[in-house]
Amino acid sequence: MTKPIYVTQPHLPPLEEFIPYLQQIWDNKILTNNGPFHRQLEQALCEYLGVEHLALFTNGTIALVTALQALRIGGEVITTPYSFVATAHSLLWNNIKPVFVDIDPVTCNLDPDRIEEAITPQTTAIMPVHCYGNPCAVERIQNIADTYGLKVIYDAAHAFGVRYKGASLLRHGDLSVLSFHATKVFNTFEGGAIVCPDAKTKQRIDYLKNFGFANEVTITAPGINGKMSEINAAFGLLQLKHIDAALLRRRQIETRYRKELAQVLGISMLPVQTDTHGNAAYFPILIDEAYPLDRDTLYQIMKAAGIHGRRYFYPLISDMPMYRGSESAKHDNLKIAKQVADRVICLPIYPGLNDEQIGEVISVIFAQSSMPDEVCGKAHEMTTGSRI
Ligand code: T4K
Repeated sequence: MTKPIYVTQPHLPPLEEFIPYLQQIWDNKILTNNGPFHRQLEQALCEYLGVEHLALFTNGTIALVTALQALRIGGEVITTPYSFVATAHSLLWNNIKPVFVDIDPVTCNLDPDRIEEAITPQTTAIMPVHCYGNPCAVERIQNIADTYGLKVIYDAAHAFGVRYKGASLLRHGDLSVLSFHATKVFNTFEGGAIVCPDAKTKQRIDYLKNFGFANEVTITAPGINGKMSEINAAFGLLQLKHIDAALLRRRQIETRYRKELAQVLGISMLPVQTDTHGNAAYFPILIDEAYPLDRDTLYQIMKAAGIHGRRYFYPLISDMPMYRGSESAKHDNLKIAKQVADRVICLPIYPGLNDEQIGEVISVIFAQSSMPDEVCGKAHEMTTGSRI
């Protein structure tokens, strides 16, 4: 092993391709506030993703906070404990009480069978997460929302480019929120967006992300500064030129992991979802009892070997100090989420990961397994081309 292998590494286009964009910014001196690159990127992303309207943001978290404001959500919101902290934090920033509901073990997303029992007179919305880019049960969730008069805001931070039943997954719900953070499939260094179905909502969101300004003298709401800068937007336009190749490479890596790790006793993977064209944003594995080591021991051994997988998402959000006091945060209510959080490791997956590095990741997992030596040796041959 030459250098550490991280769970992800941002995809960066050749530096020289970015210089002409910088030159334009230097020439026209528009740095932010809905500049030309900002407008172009909104348009280009709508076309690429197949959505009607999209408002760029400085990051995904501010986009989540603003999405809740845009729909005037208050009271209680049903959400998942199995996500990155920003999902629930966006609720607290709006003075909303998160109500945690358990996840489905097959998708790691909100279990639609558990949502209705969590609805109270105070519930105003559901905020599910398309975890790892796997689609939530979008039809069932919409059905529940329609029945109870609730809004649906998807945290789609992982779902860039995911297609479900032949169309963008981002077309579901009232709003979907993307993250363009450095660690995401599509990055603008920092960045994010709200996808919305109609021009009026997009306008309201645009006001909210610019302090509430509708024009020079009309301030419509106590908005925030959530604007994406021209540098980030320009970088996004360049990134879009390379995104298909990046997604292709991710899917190749996923295919190899799936094929080779299927042989390891005690390692399970989330099933490929039907009707979905995924983005291979993450590659989670679950460490079961049949594997000789528990999750944390394997995690540490991998780390010692220079392979920095991540326990996304451990600990559960509901176990964090600002959430654990609530009734819905109790482990009895979140049994599946707890089990998954205690067993998961996300393996390295990113376009720059080369075949040899993938082989190293697989070899470490094989080497610790209870597979007979000859099987481990064969696996190592498959992955690295040499014997242990
Ligand atoms: N909702 C969901 C479901 C999310 O997953 C996220 C973000 C959000 C909302 C909020 O969106 P943003 O406001 O972030 O746009 C990372 C990211 O910081 C976070 O964006 C992401 N989710 C979360 C899942 O992962 P950490 O604490 O694991 O990041 P960090 O810095 O440890 O990075 C992981 C690895 O990536 C590093 O070991 C090395 C590599 N890396 C990272 C950065 C930042 C690089 O190679 N270069 C880099 O610049 O949270």
